[in-house]
Amino acid sequence: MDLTDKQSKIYVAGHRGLVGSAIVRNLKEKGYSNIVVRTHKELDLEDQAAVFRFFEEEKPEYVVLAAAHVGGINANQTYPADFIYINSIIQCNVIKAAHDNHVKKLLFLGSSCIYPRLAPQPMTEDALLTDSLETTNEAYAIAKISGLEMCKFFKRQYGDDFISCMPTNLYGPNDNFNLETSHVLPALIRKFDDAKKTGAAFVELWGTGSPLREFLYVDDMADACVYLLEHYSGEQHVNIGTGKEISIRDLAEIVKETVGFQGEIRWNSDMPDGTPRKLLDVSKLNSIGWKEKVSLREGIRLSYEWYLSQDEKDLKK
Ligand code: GFB
Repeated sequence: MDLTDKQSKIYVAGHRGLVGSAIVRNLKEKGYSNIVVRTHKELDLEDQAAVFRFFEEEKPEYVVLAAAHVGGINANQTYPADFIYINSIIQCNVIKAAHDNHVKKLLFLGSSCIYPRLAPQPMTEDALLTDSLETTNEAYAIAKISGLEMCKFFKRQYGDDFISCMPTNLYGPNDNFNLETSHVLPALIRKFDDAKKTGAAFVELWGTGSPLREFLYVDDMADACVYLLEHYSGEQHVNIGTGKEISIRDLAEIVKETVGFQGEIRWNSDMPDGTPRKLLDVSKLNSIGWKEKVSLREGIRLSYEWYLSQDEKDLKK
């Protein structure tokens, strides 16, 4: 059942993360006032009994499943067991609890890495499960594919209004800036900012700089998620992105300029490039009536401003 009543009780799982925090901001901006959250300490989503108890007690009407174990290319490659296990168990627990407690609508968040490594570009929703996955993030992708298929089959078998979306690479406030585990954009912000502050002559980046990626500012993606909760109930997942791509090399130049670093960029090709190209076809999302607002340059500027406003020790955990 589409989300319309501003008093509806909405549980946002993962409200402290990049995505969940943006979804809470967006819901509040749109006037939704009955938002339920739990910190990891208050509710361990890997603990099935605790999740079932929470749903029975709270009885949320709507659920956004933004809690996930996430990371950049290096974290995905180094800890595949954690990525497949934690993501699988969280989504199994939350989806089943939502079903048992008659949640009116649930939104599951996937990721564009679920599509085959060499899928035709831009990737439409139909590219799912048509070929082999990118090896650096295969474990994460398999967990996410199983989550969105689970939503599809709960809808098919029980008529649950459980929908899924596939966001492209996201960035913005509350991102992870740990250089070992982060995605590329927060890593670039931190690396250039550190280098500027220490007066370093160069910054070392990973891979060759040639891969192409698509980036969406997280507040735009949150706006799209709430829009889908309000307007979409189809069985198939929906891509969320801009439909525009940029090479990592060109991205690095924009971040370098935004931060104001004057030195050189060196590429460490011992580190992986990952998938060569990852561009979403967003015609389905556009036809439902949604389009992004924040340009890449503007989003990078906003993210850098946010980064500078934070306490250094919190950012470098
Ligand atoms: O964002 P990222 O870590 O992940 O890396 P993916 C994107 C590209 O940026 C790769 C390059 O080609 C990296 O080699 N890169 C250059 C860097 N310098 C850096 C750096 O300092 N740090 C990082 N992290 N990258 C992820 C998946 O793939 O995409 C996840 O692993 C998820 O599962 C996410 O799906 C959206 O875009 O390659």
